Amino acid sequence: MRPARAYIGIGSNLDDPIGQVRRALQALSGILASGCVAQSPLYRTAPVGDPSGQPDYINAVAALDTGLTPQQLLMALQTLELAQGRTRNVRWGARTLDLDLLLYDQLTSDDPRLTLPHPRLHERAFVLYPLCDIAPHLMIPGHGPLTELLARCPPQAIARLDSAD
Ligand code: A4P
Ligand code: MG
Repeated sequence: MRPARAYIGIGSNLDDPIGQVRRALQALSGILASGCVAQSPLYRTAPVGDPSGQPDYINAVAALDTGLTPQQLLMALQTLELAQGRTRNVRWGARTLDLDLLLYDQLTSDDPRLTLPHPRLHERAFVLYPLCDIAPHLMIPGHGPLTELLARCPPQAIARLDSAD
């Protein structure tokens, strides 16, 4: 069967966020029945949403070809979050690693346990910029072309890191 193309949003703002994101990119390649086909550059981004006063985030996006179902892939992502010390105390609170399933082919789902596309992807510069780096022609189901979402995205502080950073 043809693999599905999934896009994973990666975020960290605790305990060496650059190292956390780099380790996550490596770990994604080890997910069962999956292969990493593209990785965006890393970005330093101002925290979006509550609670206020969090450190800046490091964000990136990866593309995976996978034979897993969306639910199996989400479980694999949550296992990697736990392996990198993720705890869930405060919603949207600072975290060592957040792995969001942004898209799984063109599938849509409004199940709160797995909403596709990710429900806030279309309004977040820290997702749209790295996604556009690796998939500029992507269509986001329910929202339209990625490039149009980027053009409409509210201004958010975001800076691409040099690979030497
Ligand atoms: N869930 C539903 N759909 C999905 C999906 N597509 N991918 C459920 C992943 N998870 C999904 O997630 C809560 C529940 O969402 C899960 O149990 C899963 O079944 P979580 O990762 O435990 O909690 P969270 O990350 O705190 O909540 P949430 O709502 O996913 O937050 P977001 O939207 O991920 O936002 N600012 C910057 N600059 N950079 C960031 O990376 N991240 C957040 C977190 C806020 N501000 C940020 C950043
Ligand atoms: Mg999350």
